[in-house]
Amino acid sequence: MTTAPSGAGGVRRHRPARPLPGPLLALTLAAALLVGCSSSQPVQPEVTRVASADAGTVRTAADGVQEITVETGDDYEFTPDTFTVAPGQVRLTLLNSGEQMTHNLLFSEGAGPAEITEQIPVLGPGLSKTIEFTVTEPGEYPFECSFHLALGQVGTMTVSLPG
Ligand SMILES: [Cu+2]
Repeated sequence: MTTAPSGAGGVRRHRPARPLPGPLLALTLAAALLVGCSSSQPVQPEVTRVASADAGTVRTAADGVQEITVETGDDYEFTPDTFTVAPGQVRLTLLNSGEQMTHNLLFSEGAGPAEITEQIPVLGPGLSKTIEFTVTEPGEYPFECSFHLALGQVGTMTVSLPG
């Protein structure tokens, strides 16, 4: 027996014969244009991460300290990348919900109204770490992941006016 049966003979191409209705065609074109526009932006990794419910909300813990969770993952984003606290003690948790990437969080040296030296020097995937510090000077305190600073992984903590 030398002849193997071939399945290639039965393949047929199916093409949709009906043209798209007018409005749907317009929508399709509009979507294509939008895609075209966004492709001219700087290339960023696609963010598929959905921040957990705890991320991003400044709340007051049972001991009276205001606390916030900032999340990061297999991308170059802090979620949230901006938040506001009142003067006083702050408990900041960095949660790395990624599976591959390691991040850190430190307040950019010399960038805020006062220095915050507390930092999370390294945080592997799947981990979280908490720091506490006290802020008194109102203003904007930029922070960064120093590993991915060039990729734009930055954020800003605002300390509001007292009262
Ligand atoms: Cu990072």
